[in-house]
Amino acid sequence: MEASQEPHLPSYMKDDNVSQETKNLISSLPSDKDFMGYSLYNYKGCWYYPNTLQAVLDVQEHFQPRKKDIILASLPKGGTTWLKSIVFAVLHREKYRENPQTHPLLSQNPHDLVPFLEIELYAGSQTPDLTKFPSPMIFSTHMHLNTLLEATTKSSSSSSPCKIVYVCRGIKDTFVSAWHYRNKLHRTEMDQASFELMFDAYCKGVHLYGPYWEHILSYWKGSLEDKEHVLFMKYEEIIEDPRLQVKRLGEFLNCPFTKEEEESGSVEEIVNLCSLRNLSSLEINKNGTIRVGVDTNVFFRKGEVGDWKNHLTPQIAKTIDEIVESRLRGSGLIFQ
Ligand code: PAP
Repeated sequence: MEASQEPHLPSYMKDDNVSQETKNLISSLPSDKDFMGYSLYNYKGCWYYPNTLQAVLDVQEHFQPRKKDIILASLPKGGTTWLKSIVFAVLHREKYRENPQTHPLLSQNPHDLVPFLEIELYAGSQTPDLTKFPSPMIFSTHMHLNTLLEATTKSSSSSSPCKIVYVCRGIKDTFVSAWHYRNKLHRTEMDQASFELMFDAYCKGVHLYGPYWEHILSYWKGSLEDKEHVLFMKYEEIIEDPRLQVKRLGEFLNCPFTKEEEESGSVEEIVNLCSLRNLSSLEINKNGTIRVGVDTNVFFRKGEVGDWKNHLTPQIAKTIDEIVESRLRGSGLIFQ
């Protein structure tokens, strides 16, 4: 089925919102198909569906963050929803301290509180009105760091005018999470042959925003070069010690937790508020739909480290581990 005719497909996976100029560009780019046969195009080393590429180009041309804005970055299924909720809760903790029952995370999905640049704001408009958002605003993206910096530094002399937080997750759990997400999006249980095709695509790096290793390396290198502006986080480290990572975020965002806050349990409150158990139990996240038209419940599943073991044989796991290891070799980043 053509992407434009698939009823449940989000707009960013389609090809019906592309200017003539972008069509011309696309015709000159390397192309491939995703595991379902939808066309992907490689622009500056990264794979996009046509509508996503159009929005990325528009972000690059028109987006101008304010210095205090914060950008959250990730690969799809890398921990985006969790990071959005934690950063929102850390940044706005003072506002809702007195009346925690009014906290926006209790009534809105994290994706509606922290809008995607290319999947939401620039998906329907080349020049969305961003002045309506209070500063500091938190935005999110799945773009590579290099692509993002082309947008954020175009009229600035500094290397990065605002803070960027990146979260990533081991490729096997990212892949398994993406597999379940695609099943939910298409409202069908896809067969083993599709599973294997999608796995092969991950091994080749041919998936939306892939290759995986190029994406994480761009942020890893960026975080080493500019510690003040780029923070590199791992989903597994947040699972292991969420308190520590919440405090780390507070430091990075220039709003460290005070001793009094720590003693009064402010860090634990954020950890609990943003936990998978809490967020997924809320009515909004059970039966809601986010502004871009995706059901809220598709963003919450198991949230476990190592769920890949229920889907991949040790032999298959070894194959993808070796690919990632060889691609990351020499970078100092160890990620499996
Ligand atoms: P996105 O990039 O499409 O927004 P993203 O949030 O990165 O998706 O990934 C969803 C994964 O994060 C799911 O993992 P799973 O499939 O392995 O279960 C989801 O369960 C997990 N997740 C979502 N919210 C949380 C949370 N609050 N805490 C821990 N994990 C979470």
